[in-house]
Amino acid sequence: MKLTRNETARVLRDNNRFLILTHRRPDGDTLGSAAALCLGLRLLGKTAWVLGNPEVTPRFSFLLEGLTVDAVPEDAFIVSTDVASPGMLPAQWANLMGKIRLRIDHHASSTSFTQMELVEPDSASCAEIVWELLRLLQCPGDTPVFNALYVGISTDTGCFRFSNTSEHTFLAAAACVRAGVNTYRLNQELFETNTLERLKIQAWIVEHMLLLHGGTMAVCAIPRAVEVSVGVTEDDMDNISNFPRTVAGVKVAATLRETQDGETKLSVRAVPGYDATLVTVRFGGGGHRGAAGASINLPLTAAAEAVRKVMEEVYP
Ligand SMILES: [Mn+2]
Repeated sequence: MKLTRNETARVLRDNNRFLILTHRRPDGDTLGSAAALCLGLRLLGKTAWVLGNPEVTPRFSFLLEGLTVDAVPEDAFIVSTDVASPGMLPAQWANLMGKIRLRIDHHASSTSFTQMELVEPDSASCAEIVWELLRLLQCPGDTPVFNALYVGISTDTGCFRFSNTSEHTFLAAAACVRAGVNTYRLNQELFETNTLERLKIQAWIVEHMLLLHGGTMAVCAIPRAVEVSVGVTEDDMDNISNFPRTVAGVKVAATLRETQDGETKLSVRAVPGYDATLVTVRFGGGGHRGAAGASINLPLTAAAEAVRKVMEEVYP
């Protein structure tokens, strides 16, 4: 059942014990949204936890300090933040399917899988929706709440550079500044600092990406062996798929990586006027027009070839 913001706020007001779920390969938005919602609900006198996500990386682990539980508390009202489909939940949470009461999300290509949902595809980040809900709940908010919101807002907009960035995004960010968030420090940490390993993998990408269609499209397939030899962590690879898109002239960039279990992970980035989901839906994935993803059950080279074909077909 689709809810309005007001109805969602009422549902949150009417319940007292919450458990919040985040998506696999958790990013700043799913974690920032979950942390802000959890902290906000606690400020309102409610009991709230975030279910410990086994894939949280050191880069974002500070967000969940003191907020996580490892098992589902009894009678918890389960909410997910930034989760577009059942496939986006960590595999070990499959038993929670059907028990999720409310989904708060901003993915346009999302599938309904919870009892209630608030989905706002025009919102650049899920964190902006959480901000609005906390306002409707008249939650006072404090610096930790707004720190978490700022991480979600800034990471999903590439620090306010992506085309999804709206007036609303800046209003939410302004509220963060007003609440005492040190945006300079967070921006330095999140966007102005690279490990040497990340720079080395970028150098590898520059040398090995395939430019198609007169240089308007890029396909980059990164073998796991290369990641291992460079020594990158998942944090180093965060949003790496945006990098080939930064080459002048490239409108759509596809980045493929091998997972440990032999699957291939596809991430597509597109500039306005091009829809990244045109590629990912062909492989059972989804996402946003500017940023989308899918898992492909093929070895890396075959997957890259399949992606190249689809790109040449859907972007004539
Ligand atoms: Mn998001």
